[in-house]
Amino acid sequence: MNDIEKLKALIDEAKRIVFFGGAGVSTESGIPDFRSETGLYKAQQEYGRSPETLLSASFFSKEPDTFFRYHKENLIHPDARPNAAHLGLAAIERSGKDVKVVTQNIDGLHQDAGSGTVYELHGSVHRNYCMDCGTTYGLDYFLDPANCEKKGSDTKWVPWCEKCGGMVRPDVVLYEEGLDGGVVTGAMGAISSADLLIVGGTSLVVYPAAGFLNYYKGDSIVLINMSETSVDGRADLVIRRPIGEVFAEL
Ligand code: CNA
Repeated sequence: MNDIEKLKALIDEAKRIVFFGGAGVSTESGIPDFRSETGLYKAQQEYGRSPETLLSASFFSKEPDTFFRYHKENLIHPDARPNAAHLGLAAIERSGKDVKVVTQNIDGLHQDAGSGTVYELHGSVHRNYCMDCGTTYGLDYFLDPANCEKKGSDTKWVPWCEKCGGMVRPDVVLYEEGLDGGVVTGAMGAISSADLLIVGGTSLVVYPAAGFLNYYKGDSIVLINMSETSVDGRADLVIRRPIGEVFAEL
């Protein structure tokens, strides 16, 4: 049996599947990850700081204009479409399998592909809210330069609330911030009751997200990642190929 046949057999046998993924799931949709050769870590010359600094809560409050510029220029890809990995997972679910997705991604592509249960550990760029009055805004409002003009402010990239003039921030979890309690509970419940865990497109170095895998009690782990991870040794099947290609073949 080749790797794809083995993966197919594990999926056929499983009753409750959890897919745990990260930025590598969306690279084939044209969204750069952090740690690959073409990832955002290598493209920091202009900003001169690491993504962890630029996306931290302390940097956000100290230099909001640079934070919003970085966020808008690097993390938002309105034209990106689900690739074969997102679509494949949704298709397995449509075939009648119980498939839940736990993702570190903030791009919304699993939902676009049709996955029904998606735990977004780090939030979503598609949701934005006023930090003063709580009014929620979509991506169009957030990106419209007209909403970044405010009398008396010299910032260029910060979107302001049309109701109260407060700052509109993305509903994403910044470094130094905690994860949403409801999402954490849901993700942990799904992982701890799964009988097949497929991990893909993640370096597994960002915590607490990577620690969620410790809640898995099932038998089989499949790892689909271009580079080595700390979980490779625990996996029954390790596939070191682009995840979109793998799901396309599946
Ligand atoms: P990461 O640390 O950048 O790791 C990505 C991993 O995916 C690496 O190990 C790569 O080798 C691997 N990889 C890249 N492309 C592929 C591919 N086509 N097939 C298989 N493997 C591939 O990203 P993590 O998700 O582990 O780190 C967590 C951060 C990145 C989270 O906080 C995310 O919010 C953040 N992030 C998200 C996005 C997004 O939403 N699409 C984009 C960039 C960063």
